[in-house]
Formats: sequence, structure tokens, C-alpha cells
Amino acid sequence: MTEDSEWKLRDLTHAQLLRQLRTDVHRGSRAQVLAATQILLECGWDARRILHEGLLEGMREVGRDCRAGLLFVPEVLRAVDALKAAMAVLRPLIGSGGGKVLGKVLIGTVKGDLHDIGKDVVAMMLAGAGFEVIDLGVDTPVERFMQALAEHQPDILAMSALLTTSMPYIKTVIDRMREFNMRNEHIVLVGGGPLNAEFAKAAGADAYCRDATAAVETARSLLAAHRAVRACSRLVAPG
Ligand code: B12
Repeated sequence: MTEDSEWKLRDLTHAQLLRQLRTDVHRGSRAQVLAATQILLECGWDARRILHEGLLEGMREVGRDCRAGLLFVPEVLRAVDALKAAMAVLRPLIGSGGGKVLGKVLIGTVKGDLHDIGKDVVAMMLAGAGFEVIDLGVDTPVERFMQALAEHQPDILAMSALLTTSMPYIKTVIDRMREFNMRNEHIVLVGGGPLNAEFAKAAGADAYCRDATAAVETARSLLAAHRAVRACSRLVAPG
């Protein structure tokens, strides 16, 4: 990116810059996306606002054009690269919540699925809200989930699936948890494009979350309810 084009970005109003940021994510113009992100930060914009109103809106447009058959894998990968570069700038600013740890979350995209942007956004927002997040990455087999559950003892297991072919694997993991009497030990949250609340219920999850904001709210409220139930059962337990 030339100095000249950076100055052009600096001449834009905030609203124009936000529109430009979305367009540049869509075009996969990494340098432009990074420059616009930096300028908005310098103007005092909150990192979460840049993420949601700029980067993710741009990605939503990529998704729409992908579904319509107007964009193909190479273009999508360029957009993903630009988006991820800017997410890396914003991640430390969204932070780790600063104060007390609210709880522990284990997150991963299920086996057969390589989509990680939504999972990463959810992980980033949960960390920013004060959760400790352990990220297992993508294409995660049931054995890896089970091993990590035993090792880290998280309050919440969060699973992502973006493909109709990978979503049934969520049930595979939950069924395995049941088999080992571990289902009631953890709250299970699920999310990703083809899922919905009905699917979550049928698979045996505690909740489906449409987006990262809902994930943070649901994680907080279900954890509070879960802890209250545990405290009560300790009070009424014999001995
Ligand atoms: C980017 C992308 C890719 C990239 C992925 C790069 C990466 N590192 O992630 C690449 C190019 C590699 C790719 C590959 C493929 N893709 Co693709 N991809 C997309 C695309 C365009 C955007 C997805 C995305 O990142 N969105 C942005 C994020 C922020 O949104 P999100 O994922 O929905 O996440 C939010 C919520 O869903 C929720 N959420 C998500 N996960 C979780 C988890 C929890 C626990 C919670 C609480 C919430 C939550 O919160 C998130 C943040 O708000 C979608 C189109 C779309 N409309 O979704 C297609 C899409 C998902 N892909 C699709 C397909 C078919 C494929 C391929 C099979 C294509 C192919 N022929 O090779 C392969 C599959 C590879 C594999 N095995 O996984 C289809 C899926 C159709 C279906 N229903 O099955 C889609 C819908 C495109 C389409 N054709 O319509 N893809």
C-alpha cells in the first residue's frame, strides 16, 4: 500500500472509512484493511466495534456472495487472510477481561470442519469478557475433546460447525460425554451457520448461540445458573 493511498483513507469520514473497511475485507486487500483498522483505532474507536461493524460485516458480504456463487475459494481465502491480519491487531485490545476469571471454556471446531473464524471471534469475545479460553483449533476429533475435558476440567465446552456434513459430529461428542458420565459436568454451547436451537436441543447441547455476543451472554447466565444448582445440591446432600 502506498503512502498516497493511506492518505486517501485518512481523508475519509468515519462512516466512509467503515464502508471502505468492509469493501477491503471483501476484496481481500490486506494492507488496506490493516491501515483502515489502525486509523479507526487512532481515532479512538473501540476494538469490538471495529471487529463487528467493520470486519465481520465485510465477511458477511463475502459469505453472501459466496452463497450466490459470485466468489470462489481463492477470493474467499484472500478475504480471510485480510480479516485474520486485522483480528490479530484487535485481539490484544479486546484483551483477557483484566480482572477475576469468570470460568473456563474449552472451544473447538469439530472434526471434518476447517472453518475457524467464527470460533476465533467467539473465543476472543469470551476472553475479553473474562473467561479463560482453551482453543483446540479446527478438525477436532472426539478423542481430543474428551482428553482436553479431562485435562482442563472446563466449566463450558463450546463447539463450532459450519458445514451440514460436520454438524452431526457435535452429537457424537455429546454422546461420548454421556457414555463416560461427563455430560452433567460441563455446560455445552454450540454455534455455526447451519445450526439452530432445535438442532442444539436434539443433539443434547445446553444452548445454541447465533453470534459471539449471544455466546458471551449465554455463557455468563448458564454458568451462574449451573453454579447456583451445584451450591443448592451441596446444601441438601446428606452428610
Ligand atoms: C470463509 C469460508 C471458508 C474458508 C474458511 C477459512 C477459515 N479459516 O475459516 C475456506 C475457503 C477454507 C472454506 C472452505 C470450505 N467451505 Co466455506 N465458507 C466460508 C464462508 C464464506 C464464511 C464463514 C465465516 O468465517 N464467516 C464469518 C464468521 C464470523 O461467522 P460464523 O462462522 O457464522 O460465526 C459466527 C456464528 O455462527 C457464531 N458461531 C460460530 N461458531 C460458534 C461456536 C460456538 C460455540 C458459538 C457459541 C457460536 C459460534 O458466532 C460467530 C461470530 O459471531 C461461509 C459462508 C457463510 N455464509 O457462512 C462458507 C461456507 C460455510 N463454506 C461452505 C463450504 C461448502 C465449504 C467447502 C466444503 C467448500 C469446498 N467445496 O471446498 C470447504 C470446506 C472445508 C472444510 N473441510 O471445512 C458452505 C457450507 C454449506 C453447508 N451448509 O454445509 C458455506 C455456507 C458457503 C456456501 N456455499 O454457501 N470456507
